[in-house]
Amino acid sequence: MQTESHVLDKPPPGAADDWTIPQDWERYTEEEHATWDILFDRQRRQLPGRASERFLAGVDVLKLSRPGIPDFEELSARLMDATGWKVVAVPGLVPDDVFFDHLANRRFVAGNFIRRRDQLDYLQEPDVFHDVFGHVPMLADPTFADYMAAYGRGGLRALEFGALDHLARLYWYTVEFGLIAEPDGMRIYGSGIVSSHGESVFALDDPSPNRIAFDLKRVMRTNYRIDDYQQVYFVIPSFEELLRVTVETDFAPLYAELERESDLGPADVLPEDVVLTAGTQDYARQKAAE
Ligand code: HBI
Ligand code: FE
Repeated sequence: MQTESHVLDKPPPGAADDWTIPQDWERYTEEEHATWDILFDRQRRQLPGRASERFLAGVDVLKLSRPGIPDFEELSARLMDATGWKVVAVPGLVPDDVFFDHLANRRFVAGNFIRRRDQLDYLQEPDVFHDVFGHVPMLADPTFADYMAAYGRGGLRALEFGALDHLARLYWYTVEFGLIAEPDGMRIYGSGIVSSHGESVFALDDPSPNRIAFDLKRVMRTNYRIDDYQQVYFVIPSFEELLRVTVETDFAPLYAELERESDLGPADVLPEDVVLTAGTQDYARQKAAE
């Protein structure tokens, strides 16, 4: 994906062949644990009524024996009981094939560092707050846990087809920035949204972005931006439907079709789209004018 420039091509010194490193939980400072607690309390207060009920149920898995940054050993034991997943530490972004191999084997790779105090609201590389608070609650959900493992297997196949750019968009618009239609209204579940104090409000309440019903091929045609709030969010009807469509679809012919079709920009709308809220794009326009 677009962040490839940050990725080394072999494990750095101290990392194993699969790129994992010890979390070194004992080495976190008081200040680092306190940063986690600030971020955690802020989101815990903001998310009820905004995050999917399935995410909120999963947050309990993070309630460990002590506050601060979770110890991956203890966290993995709890997650293993729930869905057979574990959390392993990595030094930062890892190559795509390594990432997918971990997912396919139910290992979620998490950065072990935490953002600085002057970066509470924005950072480019995934830190332990994004990776653990953002991703782990959904991994405690059996259906979503299966979806992530299926995505890992699909990723390994996409690499063989040279179709990774298309498949990466599925990850982006579901795992990272997905919305879901629940009985009580639209909710957020994407890790990039739930771990962001600003975007967890923007994604649901702001008039600027489009919110469009999820369609697998449509999503895989759509470019995304990594440096600001999204201009479009795709809304799934349920996690069961997301899992079903990904395991039942034969991606090979779909990749061949996508190869022949032009990509769409994040703000494009097609006649066949089911538009749930038509965005003004005011936010993006204002940003572009700055
Ligand atoms: N590495 N640590 C880490 N975290 C990711 O989310 C990640 C990665 N490497 C590659 C990658 N993501 C992409 O291939 C996917 O987002 C598609
Ligand atoms: Fe992420």
